[in-house]
Amino acid sequence: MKEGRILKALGGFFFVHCPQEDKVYRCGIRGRLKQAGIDVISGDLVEFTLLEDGSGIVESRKQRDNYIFRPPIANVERVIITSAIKEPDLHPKLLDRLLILAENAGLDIIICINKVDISGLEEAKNILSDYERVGYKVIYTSVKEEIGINQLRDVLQDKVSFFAGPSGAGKSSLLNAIQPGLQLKMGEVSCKIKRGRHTTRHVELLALDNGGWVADTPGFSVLDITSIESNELQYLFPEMDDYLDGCKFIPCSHSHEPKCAIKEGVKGGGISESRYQNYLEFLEEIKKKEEKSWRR
Ligand SMILES: Nc1nc2c(ncn2[C@@H]2O[C@H](COP(=O)(O)OP(=O)(O)OP(=O)(O)O)[C@@H](O)[C@H]2O)c(=O)[nH]1
Ligand SMILES: [Mg+2]
Ligand SMILES: [Zn+2]
Repeated sequence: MKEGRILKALGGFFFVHCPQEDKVYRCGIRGRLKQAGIDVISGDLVEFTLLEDGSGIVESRKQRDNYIFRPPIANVERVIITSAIKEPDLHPKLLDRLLILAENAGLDIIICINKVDISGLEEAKNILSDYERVGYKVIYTSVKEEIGINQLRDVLQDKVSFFAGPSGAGKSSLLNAIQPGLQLKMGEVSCKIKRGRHTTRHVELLALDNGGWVADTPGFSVLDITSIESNELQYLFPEMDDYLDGCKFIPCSHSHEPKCAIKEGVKGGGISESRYQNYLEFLEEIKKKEEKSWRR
């Protein structure tokens, strides 16, 4: 039996990389896996056997370390949350959604702000200062002016990572700049609406020369966070950690309660007002969903 990692699923086949041979096998899958409800996606580690014609059959799937729902990918360590400041415009709410989903999945997080040739580097740094203060690592890049590409390549080394972020931010372009020859599909940002077209359509893990594995993923603009529990949300904002012990009421939702250390933190400037407002909005959204499911 051979072992390997699923790089992509396409047309009913799975492309499995075998590390010992550094070779990719096209595999089918045993019907009994499907019958048992075991699905196989990019990033999964599997065992497979070889057929006479040189193709393979996936026999079993190993336990997943983690599993990302959107994009569907398993066993990843690091996410590169990619946005631009302009073309497309930065949406802090979408950024915060991506951040809490990544925190919830226990991923290592890097924020990449691309297209600084359009926004200006200083402007970009100003806008992201709240996030740097929280402790997030932010890499500023421009594919056009070749800024920050080496830094980005370095954080992908020897890790399994994926790019996530809105369409048109430049995820595929960045990967092509990191390793020319990857030949990813790229789209034009439409001049009229300044929005990218959805050009990356499936999730595929790609091998980097520096030992990293990385997945380009399709962009998106809406993200559901209601799989998170309302009382867990506070732990997904790292800047709140130091304050949580100070609230008078336990539990405290940090919304309407008096003597709330989080609200004090916002007043004192230790917690950013806009991140706090997003916390409140997400909390409402999650609570609404929870109430609905209780009523059922
Ligand atoms: N000015 C400028 N344009 C860029 C930069 N990076 C990418 N672009 C352009 O932005 C457009 C969108 O880039 P893509 O790489 O396709 O964006 P994407 O994030 O992969 O988009 P989806 O696949 O739709 O999610 C392309 O026309 C790129 O040439 C940059 O740093 N500066
Ligand atoms: Mg793309
Ligand atoms: Zn509180």
